[in-house]
Amino acid sequence: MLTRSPQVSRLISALPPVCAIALSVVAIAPAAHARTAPPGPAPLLANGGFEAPGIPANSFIRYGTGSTIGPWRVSEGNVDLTGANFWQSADGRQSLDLEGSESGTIEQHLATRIGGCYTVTFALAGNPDGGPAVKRGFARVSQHTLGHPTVQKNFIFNTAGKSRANMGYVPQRFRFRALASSGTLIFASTTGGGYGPVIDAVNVTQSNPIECRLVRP
Ligand SMILES: [Ca+2]
Repeated sequence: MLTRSPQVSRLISALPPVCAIALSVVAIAPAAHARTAPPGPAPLLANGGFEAPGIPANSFIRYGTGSTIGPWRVSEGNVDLTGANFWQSADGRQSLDLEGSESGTIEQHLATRIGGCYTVTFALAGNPDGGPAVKRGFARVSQHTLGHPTVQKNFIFNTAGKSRANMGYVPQRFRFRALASSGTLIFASTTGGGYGPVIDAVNVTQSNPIECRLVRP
């Protein structure tokens, strides 16, 4: 059991009541400030680099409809999560092929601030192990409000000349203005054939509202 030294005990008992009140105010102040502070740099999206769960090196694990990859859920078809050294990743050690044995779709819930402008970025490549050489798919934000307004970015990647050691990731970006307090970020392959678009380094950040001026919901 912890025991106070006689010196500490004497100090506490010597504190006048006004000191105790002042200490209480100091303790409350940071919490009150936190409630009114603008949104901090906390990430809006989790596991955007597909680093969890850890996949054995030089291999991949297939995730089917209804399964989860951390906060991502496979909502259609299946996808392959590749471990370290299976092929080049854009960040960390792992990345995601949006085709498993068939075209897959993954999604993650997004908390947004109504009226806020958001930028979605990700790295795009393609599975070089099989055709078609041209991989197709889309990223989409579907907002949770009347009519479910969506913003969609179709993407295309040509794997000609690419290899596992030289994936050729290309940065991708689109923006949306939040019309609801939440939405769903979706990535889907429309390629077919089991060798799909590969994505990594997905991120969502809040942007200056002026960036969304020309973006329709
Ligand atoms: Ca990664």
